[in-house]
Amino acid sequence: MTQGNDASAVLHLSGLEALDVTHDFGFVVVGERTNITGSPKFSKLILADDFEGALVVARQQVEGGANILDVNMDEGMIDSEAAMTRFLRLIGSEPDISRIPIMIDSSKWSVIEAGLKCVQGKGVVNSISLKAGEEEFLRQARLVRRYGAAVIVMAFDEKGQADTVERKTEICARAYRLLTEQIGFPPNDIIFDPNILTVATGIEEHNNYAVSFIEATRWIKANLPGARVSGGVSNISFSFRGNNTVREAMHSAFLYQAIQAGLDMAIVNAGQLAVYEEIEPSLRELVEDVLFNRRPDATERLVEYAERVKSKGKVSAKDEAWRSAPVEERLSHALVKGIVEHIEADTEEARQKTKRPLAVIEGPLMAGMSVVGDLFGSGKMFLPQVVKSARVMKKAVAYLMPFMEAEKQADSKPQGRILMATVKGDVHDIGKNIVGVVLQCNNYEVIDLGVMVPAEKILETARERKADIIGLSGLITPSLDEMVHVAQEMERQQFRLPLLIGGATTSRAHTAVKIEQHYSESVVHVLDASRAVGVVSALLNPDAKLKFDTTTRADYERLRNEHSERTREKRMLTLEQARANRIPIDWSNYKPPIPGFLGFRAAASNPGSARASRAVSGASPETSEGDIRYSKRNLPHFERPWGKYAVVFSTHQRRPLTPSERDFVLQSILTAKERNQIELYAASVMPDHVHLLFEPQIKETDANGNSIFWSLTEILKGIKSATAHRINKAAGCTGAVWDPESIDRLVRSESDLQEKFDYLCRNPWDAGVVRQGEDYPWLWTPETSRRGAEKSTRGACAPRTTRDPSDGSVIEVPLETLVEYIDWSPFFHTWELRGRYPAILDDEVVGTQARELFADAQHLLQQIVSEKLLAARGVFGFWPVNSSGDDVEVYRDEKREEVVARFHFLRQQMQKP
Ligand code: B12
Repeated sequence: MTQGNDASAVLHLSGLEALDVTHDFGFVVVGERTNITGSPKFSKLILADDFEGALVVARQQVEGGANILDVNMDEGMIDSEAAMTRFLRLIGSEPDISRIPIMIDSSKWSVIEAGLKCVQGKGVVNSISLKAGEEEFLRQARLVRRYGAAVIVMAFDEKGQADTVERKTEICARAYRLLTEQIGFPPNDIIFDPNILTVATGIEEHNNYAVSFIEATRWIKANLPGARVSGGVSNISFSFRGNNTVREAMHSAFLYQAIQAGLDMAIVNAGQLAVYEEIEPSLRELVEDVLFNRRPDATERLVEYAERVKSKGKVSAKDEAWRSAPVEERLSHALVKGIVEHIEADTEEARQKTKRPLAVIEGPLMAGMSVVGDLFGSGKMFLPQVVKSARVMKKAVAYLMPFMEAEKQADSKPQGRILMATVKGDVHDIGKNIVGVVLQCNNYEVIDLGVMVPAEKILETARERKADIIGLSGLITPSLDEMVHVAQEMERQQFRLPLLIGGATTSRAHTAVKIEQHYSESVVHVLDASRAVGVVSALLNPDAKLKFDTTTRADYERLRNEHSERTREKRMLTLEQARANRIPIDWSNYKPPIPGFLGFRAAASNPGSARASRAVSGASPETSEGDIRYSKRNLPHFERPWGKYAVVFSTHQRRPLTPSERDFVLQSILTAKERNQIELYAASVMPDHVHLLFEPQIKETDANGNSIFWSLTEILKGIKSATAHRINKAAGCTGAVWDPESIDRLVRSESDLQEKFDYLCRNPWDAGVVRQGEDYPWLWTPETSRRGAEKSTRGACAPRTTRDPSDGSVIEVPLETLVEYIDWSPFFHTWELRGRYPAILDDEVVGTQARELFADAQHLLQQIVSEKLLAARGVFGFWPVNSSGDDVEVYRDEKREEVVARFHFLRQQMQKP
């Protein structure tokens, strides 16, 4: 039976116990020390026929945190089939070892088959490949299926081992197709090994090996659904044999990146892994330069470093600098590094500082464990290292126990009997033990059933020993379901005891939503050990219990309601139902309004401020820079490489220009237009000043194809100097004709352009330079087209642009306009106030708080608007579109022939009441 091609499905493996590798399981450590080819110690023992001694190595791997045990007996001097059979049988009789799955590792099929015949549970074959062709590959794969194992497929084919991304992915894809399509091999039982090959060998072709592995991993995870990726990590660092500092750093840095790319498991020497975060930064950089092929001299630089480290010996191991840090940091360091050496002394120092032993646990020790948890969760620390951390934590707690016991009131009789257990499937017990000790110290009798305790055992013991309360601990996600199961069983078996729920993955919300409703007696989530005593004492005191219960139940009820409100909306229709729900719209009688333009427009609030302008200028389709330069002499000047300007410049000391001088000036302006330096919208040469409305044009294109525009300075300088020269020459004098400065304004929007155009065109009449009804010969607009045109415009025309309207001009939308469009409901949700605006303001429960919050927000909003603290900006556009199934096609123009974009839409699957 095949499992289906489901990427979210689990890779089920097992020894005596099941190992369900879900996609959130984290990284799977395959213990490598029971490999005769890689571990000299193991090899020596097997060659000396000391199989008992070899078992110790296996046990160390399991205790060290291996999730799977790799066993390899490929040695020319021994009968590998026999050695594999014997060793696996021995393992089978050691429950503490055989509880984890076995990886049968050999390059000889006969050895693998020998192993498959005696391994119990569901192991992994390491490996098969296309080396001997498809027929042999499929034959072996079929046998793997018959023996009920998962399989590692090496990226190897008839041409040899894959070393590039292309070869690796091509072989893996081919193997995947053959396995899944030809023999129905479950994709979730396929693990690819795309070959971790040695880097830093001095051979240039090897430099990209790590990158190729990581890229191939990423590709496999994205393209071969369900398949996992594994690899033998120590290969990567063979070039640095004998230098553990460098090797550890390489393994850790490589794993960190490979895990991010999707590596699920690796065969590693777990004890040798450095914590990624703690690799000395300069070494990390050198190592990553090599691994990620970041520079041509990377290998040389790492070799040089390696030699230095070697000659100094492994100094880092002896580095005691951390000892001078404050005690809290030392405890955290010891937990992260798994150093037990000073833990008792440091714990004592912390105890003296805090006075209470429990405060040391809940304070610095828990803080340290959180660091461990975060590093572990983000793939920067590995399971074996966490095992070491756990040992350090346990030692610290053990040290504190007598002090906690000493706090116990002497001779008082037990106030109640609490049964504690970590639920089935979960091995975490540090927290549970601490709670147990704390309760004992407060005169409660604790029955501790240990870890991985099935529901039946918990309930049987609770009945037999007449427990007053049951306390469940759980730290992994599956434990949450197990806790639900225990609660259901308690209800079914008519228990009447309070149930406590604790452990890092549990929560008040989960307890309220998932557990409490299954059991009619009290179910209480307890956050930490210090709260356990208060909760237990309230539950065992009949007077206090009623009040405690009422409050807790009400609290949980509220959490449930909030949760159901959130999830109610999530009830979905099937896609087919949603499609059938499509509203049939009759378009035949509808004529959609035609927008005033096609293409983009940008909108921004307060574009007058340099800050906002800078932000919106990026909306220009013509330049990604679009930066505004600001300069100031006596007047402020804004300049940017594209855009439109309204400029006024005056004669020196307002000297009047004669009519012929005004002719020169207008001619000079029109020359700039003819030379294509500017797109001119309007110009007016007044008696002692000049108005211009124009847009600089492209001067040239740089080597990268970017357009370089005529600058404002260049344009004005050109007009002013040419006219000054002619005017001076005609008048036979020298000296300044123009004021050096001008008033220049950036045009911010279409409406701004129109406004400035109107002003300019009206100016000669408004200023009284020309009488109403007469023309002004030195006014130029595209309509008048040249001096002395038939009719003057007097602002009756619109500024004509010869360019596409999608020219980056910015429409002004002041912040005040936006305020009324704010959707306030998400604002309240962000503050965890549930309900919809405006009803939320009158809500019975959260109304008061919502009103206060809303008032604060209004206040802040007013400040934002009045002081222009924010700049809003947006881009919008219009194009012809048509629907096509669930998609919408966007066309270049009204011909609707060329599709420029396609939007894929999901049908509305939300169930409407
Ligand atoms: C140490 C540790 C281990 C040790 C456990 C050693 C031991 N003997 O306990 C080892 C290395 C064995 C281990 C194994 C695994 N671990 Co682990 N482990 C941790 C770690 C780093 C610290 C846990 C701890 O001891 N904390 C300190 C104690 C004091 O805190 P606590 O348990 O929360 O207890 C306090 C309260 O919760 C409360 N409390 C606890 N229980 C109870 C019960 C009651 C009744 C009450 C009232 C109160 C209460 O009081 C305590 C004191 O205040 C956590 C990360 C973390 N920050 O929690 C990961 C973590 C829990 N482990 C994790 C994982 C994934 C695993 C493995 C599956 C890894 C693997 N790939 O094999 C295995 C699990 C195997 C299994 N089947 O259980 C994940 C769980 C993720 C998830 N949601 O499922 C975590 C969160 C790490 C992570 N960030 O990914 N782990």
